Amino acid sequence: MWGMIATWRMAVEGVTKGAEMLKENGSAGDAIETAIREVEDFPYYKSVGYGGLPNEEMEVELDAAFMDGDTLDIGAVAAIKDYANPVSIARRLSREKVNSVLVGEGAEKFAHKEGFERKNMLTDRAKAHYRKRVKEMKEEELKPYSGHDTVGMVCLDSHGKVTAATSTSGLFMKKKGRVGDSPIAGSGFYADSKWGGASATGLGEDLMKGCISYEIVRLMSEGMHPQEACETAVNKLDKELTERRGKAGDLSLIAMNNKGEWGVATNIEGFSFAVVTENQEPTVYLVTRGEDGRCTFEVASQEWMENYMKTRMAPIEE
Ligand code: SD4
Repeated sequence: MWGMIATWRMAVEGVTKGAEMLKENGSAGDAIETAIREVEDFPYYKSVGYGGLPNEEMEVELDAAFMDGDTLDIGAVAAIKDYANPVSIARRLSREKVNSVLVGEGAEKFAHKEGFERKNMLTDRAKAHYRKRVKEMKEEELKPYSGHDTVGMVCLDSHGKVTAATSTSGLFMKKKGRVGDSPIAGSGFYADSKWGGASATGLGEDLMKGCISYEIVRLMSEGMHPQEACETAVNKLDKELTERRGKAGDLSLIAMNNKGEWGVATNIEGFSFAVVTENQEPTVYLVTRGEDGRCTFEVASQEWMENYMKTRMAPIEE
């Protein structure tokens, strides 16, 4: 069995590419890297890679990670600037015994030494979003930190290897140097080929409070189906945060076990995800969360898919 699951609609083209590799007995490492690079390279996705939204100082600082569930190797970069494919740098770092998580200048130095492609990741479109937000913040007292669509994936190959990976520009208007959950093992991602993997999107500061990706893998190791594991972990963290802090930030999780069974859970409206397995064509689903915290999902309609692209590519009214 092989398969892939990923956060948000934007991942489906990447997942489709990754599936082509898995079909040919490709490795979960190569497939997940290829899939995430596809999302990083697409300029209209404004929360990952090229075209990602900048921080408060109008710089695009990116976070990414990679984990190999056979060896438990982890590599990650945080707040890295001017490199085209942070996930590839993270994967390269995962092969280092030490110094495998690098931030800022150190990460850039490593990437340069290893010959990774340098690129100005700040597009004119992202600048326009920035200017618009600055204006809105003055006029309407808008909260700066909205807009977040991290790509997080879990991949299982036909050899039984599970990998997880993430890539994000983090929160729009974040402070320089701010790091979210996405490059933090156990929070933004976790993979163990003995059980499966999980990955997160949402408010990093809150996702980290529950080490939630690790928690989901742990629940799967106790025999839970990925769907039950996701719902259990998300609902528990949502409840704890609400009780202790008055409210919980956005928490959305995806998971796949080493049999290719998958699950998702969220505490928001409007979460979408993409999945493919040996038995299922690449499919985008929309998630609905019931009052009882149970999540149901339906296949996104053609109309929804077209509308999504239209809004992503629409001119920005400044
Ligand atoms: C972060 N979790 O940096 C990321 C943002 C995100 O969907 O997931 N957005 O906090």
